[in-house]
Amino acid sequence: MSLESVITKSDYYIDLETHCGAHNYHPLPVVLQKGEGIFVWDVEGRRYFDFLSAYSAVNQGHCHPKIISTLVAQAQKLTLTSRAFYSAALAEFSEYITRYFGYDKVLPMNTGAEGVETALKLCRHWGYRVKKIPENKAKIIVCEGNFHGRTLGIVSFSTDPGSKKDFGPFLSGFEIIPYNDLPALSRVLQDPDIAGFLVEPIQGEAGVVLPDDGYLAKAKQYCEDANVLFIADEIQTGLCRTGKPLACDHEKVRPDILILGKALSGGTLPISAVLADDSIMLTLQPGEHGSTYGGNPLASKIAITSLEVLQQEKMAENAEAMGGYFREGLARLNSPHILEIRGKGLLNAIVIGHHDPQAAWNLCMEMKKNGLLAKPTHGDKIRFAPPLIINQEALSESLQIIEKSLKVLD
Ligand code: IF1
Repeated sequence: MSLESVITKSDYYIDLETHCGAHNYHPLPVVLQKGEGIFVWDVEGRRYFDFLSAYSAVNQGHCHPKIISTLVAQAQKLTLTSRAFYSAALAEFSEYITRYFGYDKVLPMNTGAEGVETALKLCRHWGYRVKKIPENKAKIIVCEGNFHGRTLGIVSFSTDPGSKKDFGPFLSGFEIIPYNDLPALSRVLQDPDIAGFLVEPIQGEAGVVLPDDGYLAKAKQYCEDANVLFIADEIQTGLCRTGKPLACDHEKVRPDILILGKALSGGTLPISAVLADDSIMLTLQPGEHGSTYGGNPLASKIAITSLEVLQQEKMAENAEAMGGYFREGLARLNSPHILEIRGKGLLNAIVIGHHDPQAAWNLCMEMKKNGLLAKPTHGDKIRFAPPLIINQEALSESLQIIEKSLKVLD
């Protein structure tokens, strides 16, 4: 009797990962083995619309052919030199990305969390060496409901108990204010020891929470008036996800420090980047910060192609247009179970209203059965974030799957 006839391939892999892997996630019970464009396939060969895009790391679509061919070509030439030496690829990437976003300099890292940690260290350096804040007194403002990564430094200022319980003691030097609250920001900016304000233009993990129109622009102005750095975490909202190259572009805000990650590699490997002008970036001296893989030749080449295809294939424009179509389509479902529809571009979420606390999960399980993958966030919200290459026909089919699946909550 073959193994398959006893348990399915999916069960086999789920059991394997459960037995041998840490239980730091609770994945949807689907085992993927192939991805192409807006689709992924499981080990049984079933196809799904991917409406998570690996949390916005696959904006360009799974295994984008141009990104993959850059990866393969560079992988056969030179993958890693360390920063002990220069590399032609890093020089090219540095020039390309600083011109692309209009900054003097870039500091390349790997994961988003490393990018955030780098920005925090850079901000503190600027606080002491330029703003002349007394040593060890620098403070950085963050928002309630923030998500900036999982390092001890970053969870130190999380307001999500699940992210920080039993991880103490924590890093000090952070002031937490409510998100989208300008009076609160104005008050805390009175403190002369404030060096920076770290903010997500849209709070992703909190369930795609949008601030009021004008919030980012006013916050930036308040920071300028107080000689405080405006630090935008665009790891999830950047790279065309919200219908503009950066979410800050919707309000014509130019962050003092810009943090990118995720789709900077098109979902191939971890690449993050911190961009700033010389007055900030040159406060870092040689030997004060670094990373083994940061700015490696393979990542550098991949990042150039990942940025190129965003522009060449007009993914921001498509995200803008398709996002509007998707939200209108959700509204037209007139579902009693959808309390709210919110988002910008192709970063969207619905809030589920239902007596069953498992409703969002059950809906995701039903959508999986019907060929669409999405994941609940914070219990009653479901994020919908397909690759930015999705077209109207695919969205229309996806909306039909969502409509059909909602019946499970009746
Ligand atoms: C998980 C979601 C969570 C981020 C922003 C920095 C990072 C992230 C705005 C850190 C990472 C990922 C991490 C992943 C799930 C996902 C996520 F918001 F996207 F849904 F957790 F909140 N800034 N977000 O969104 O980047 O170090 O992961 O490369 O940790 O479960 P990273």
